[in-house]
This record gives sequence, C-alpha cells and structure tokens, in this order.
Amino acid sequence: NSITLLGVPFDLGAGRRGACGGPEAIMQAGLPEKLQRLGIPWNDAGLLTWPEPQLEQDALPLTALKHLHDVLALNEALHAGVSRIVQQGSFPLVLGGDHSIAIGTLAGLASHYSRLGVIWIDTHSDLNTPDTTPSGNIHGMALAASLGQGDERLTRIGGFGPKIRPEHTVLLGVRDLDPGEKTCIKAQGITCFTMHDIDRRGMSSVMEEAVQVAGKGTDGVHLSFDIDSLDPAEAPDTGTPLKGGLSYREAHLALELLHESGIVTSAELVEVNPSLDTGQKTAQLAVELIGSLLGEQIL
Ligand code: DIR
Ligand code: MN
Ligand code: MN
Ligand code: MN
Repeated sequence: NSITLLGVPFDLGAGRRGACGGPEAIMQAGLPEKLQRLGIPWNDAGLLTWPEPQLEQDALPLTALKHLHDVLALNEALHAGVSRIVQQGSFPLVLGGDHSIAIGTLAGLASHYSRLGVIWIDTHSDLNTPDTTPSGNIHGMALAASLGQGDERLTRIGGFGPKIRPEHTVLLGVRDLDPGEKTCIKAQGITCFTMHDIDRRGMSSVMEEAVQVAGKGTDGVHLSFDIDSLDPAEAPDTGTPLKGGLSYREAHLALELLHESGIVTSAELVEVNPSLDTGQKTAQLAVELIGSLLGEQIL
C-alpha cells in the first residue's frame, strides 16, 4: 500500500502567518529520503492549489471567523484532493499548513469512511465555535466543525456533516483549554487525555486506550498531529508554543505505538512554521516523527 504526500501551504486559519511554509520545510528537511530509506512506496501530489475566494467579507477586523472565505475555499479543494487519494487506494499523508486544514482533510476522508475514528494530538482541543472563540482563529475550531459544531459553512464542507462522532474521537497531549472547550468535551463525552494523564499513567497506557476508543466500531482512523503538542524545547517553530509539552521520546513512542496498532488509515501533520526561524529543528523533528508513524524502528 502506497503513501501519497499532499502539501497544504495555508496559514490564514492561524493568528500568526508562516505555517504556509511548512510543507516545503518538511520536504527540505529530508522526508523524501526518509521514505526512500524505509522502503515505502510513495507518490508526491505536490502542493494543493485552490481558487481565490470571491468575497472578502472576512476582511472585517472584528469577525469571530477570521479569513472565513479563504478557509472555505481551501478546505473545499482539500476535501476533493484527499478524497481522490483515498479513491486511488493510497494512504493520505497531509502536510500543513495550520490546523484549520483538518476540516478539509476530514471531509475528504469522511466521504469514504462512514465511521471514522480520530486521534487528535495537540496542546489545544480546537473545539471552539464562533460563540466561544477567544481569538476568531479558525484553526482553534477545526475539531468542533468536524463534529458538526459551529458555523454551518464550516460544518458542511464537502456538502455534508458531521464528519466524525464524539464517541470515536480522542484528544491526547492537551494542556490549554478555553472555557467553552471544557464544556464541549464534557457535554459531548469526548475522550481527552491531558498532559496530567500522560504524566500519571505514561504514554504507553494512554495510547493503548486511545487506540481502543478510536478503533472500536470504526472503519478507519485518522491521526491529526499538531506539532505544538511537543514541548517548545523540541518544537520551537510553531505559532502557539506552550511549555509542558510532550518530550521527544513520548511523541515518538505515541507514533510507534500507533504504527504497531495497525489501525491508522490516514494522517496529517500541522503547524510547523519555518518563518519563526530558529533553524530546521522543527521540520527535522516532523520528518523523524513521520518515520516512527510509518514503522521506523530502533533495532
Ligand atoms: C485557542 C488557541 N484555543 C484559540 N488555539 C490553537 O484561538 O481558539 N490551536 N492555537 O492550535
Ligand atoms: Mn481573507
Ligand atoms: Mn491544533
Ligand atoms: Mn495546537
């Protein structure tokens, strides 16, 4: 089974520009060579393109949905791009881009998988809606929109929604929640493993349960990996770094265990922002983590 890389050079869902350089930085940091060494057959679908939106109503500064029309245009195109990769029988590996692109990735996947599990590894839960967002940044609403919460234009990308169900959704690595997000996690019954849970139980135990929740009764499992889940000591080049994150080994172990589980049918890695210019460290980390997800082993 082959892998198809799709780069999404988009950053208007975030509060800081620059994540649009993520796909090229990750390729430059050696992803092709990594896939070659692992002996995995792969295709490069290149960088996604999408039409400029006609309306620029979102230029208004105080909207609760910043750059909405750009986010909509991008995600409609990404829905089609990811759907095509699944149709071809290949494993989609999407390189972001800010996390608002998960809306389009999940739309493309959900047009083939009727009961899709999701493992969302992130500092944040991305469960805000226009009513709860403190920032108006749509990358903080991507999981909510995919669950059917929030503005209908976001929840119905691809012409249908919701894309996923709360009982098959797992958050992992969480350490920064807005008040509305806490309420949402409890009300919807979303499985949430915070950094506290990982400290207490260890990554191995937590990931074992995550795999059960996302894998039980589902016909596919998507990994949505926000690089800001790592500690800023490891991943400094990201838009919203926060201390107290996953260690280098915890992150690798998580992805090694996901590979071992054999349940993952697609993945995306988002929020690498090379414009923050601390060198190639974060993009190199991304390449190494993708290696673990795809089966690279120490021995
Ligand atoms: C915050 C930050 N919860 C928001 N979210 C981020 O703006 O909604 N997500 N940085 O990745
Ligand atoms: Mn705009
Ligand atoms: Mn995120
Ligand atoms: Mn995040």
